[in-house]
Amino acid sequence: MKQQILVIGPYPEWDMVELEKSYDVKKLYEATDRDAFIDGAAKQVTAIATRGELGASADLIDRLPNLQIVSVYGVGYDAVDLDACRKRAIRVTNTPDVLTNDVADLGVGMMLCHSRGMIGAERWVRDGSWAAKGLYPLKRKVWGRKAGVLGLGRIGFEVAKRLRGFDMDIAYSDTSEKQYAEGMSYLADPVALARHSDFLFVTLAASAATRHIVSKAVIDALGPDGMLINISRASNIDEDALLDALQTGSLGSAALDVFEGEPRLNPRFLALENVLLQPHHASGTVETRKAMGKLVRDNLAAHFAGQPLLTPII
Ligand code: 8YV
Repeated sequence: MKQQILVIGPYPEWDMVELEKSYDVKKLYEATDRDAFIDGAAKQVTAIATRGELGASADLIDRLPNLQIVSVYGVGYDAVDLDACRKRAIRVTNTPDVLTNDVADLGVGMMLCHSRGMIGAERWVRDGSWAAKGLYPLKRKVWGRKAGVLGLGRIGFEVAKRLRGFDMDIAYSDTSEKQYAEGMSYLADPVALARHSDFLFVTLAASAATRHIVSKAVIDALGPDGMLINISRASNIDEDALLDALQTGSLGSAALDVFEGEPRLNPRFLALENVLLQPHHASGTVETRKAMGKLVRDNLAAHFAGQPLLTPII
């Protein structure tokens, strides 16, 4: 008999087809009455397949008495209640490494796009401003300026590697100095890092300990000429302080792929011209999403075959 897995949010069709070959797939996202759906499927469900931003709450985990594993499509597992899983020895896996380069690419791409005003420049051409008004307003250069990387893990390291190509002066902050951080200065204090930086990349894994690590003090230190780029989780930033600073100009600009309460972001963002908004798609390429889907399935298959998990969290 096939194992029953609860899928929290949809995957691309190619992944759904593969999952349905091996499992009895229960699609929570199609349920009109979520509670009734969960209660109906609860006893048979042995696995959850979820996405980074959707996770699995303690309430959901507690309602599935035979749950054995939560397989996350994403590197971030902050939305999975690990304590609830630990209590019942439920395994948790994620999809690290396969998405690192795409996430770094988008972060650096956002820096370039926003600093050079490419979205507005495109509008300038399309709406006839170029012909009517002439030259597009001048923007700020990227190469040779100062960058800070907050969290020099896999993604932060790949961001820094790319920034070297722009001859930037790169510093980083982390819980400890990293041996592999060749040619970068270590500034333990995020405020000092922000003070150093024209562009500050937030690339650390989110947890209770990192909540609002980008505080008002960090934002103020980045200053009216600085740009904040977030490709991690919204919870790493004090979003109200960020919005205030963007509005008053005490922070120059921001480029964001993640938001509190996404996909319904704070409407204040929409009224701001100095922020570049992206729909949480840093890992969103066909190639990477295919690799992530395969890793989700490979972890599930390993678990049910009694084999070691490929990328376990717990
Ligand atoms: C999402 C992510 O999982 O890797 C992460 O932590 O948040 C993303 O890759 C992806 O957007 C799919 O929902």
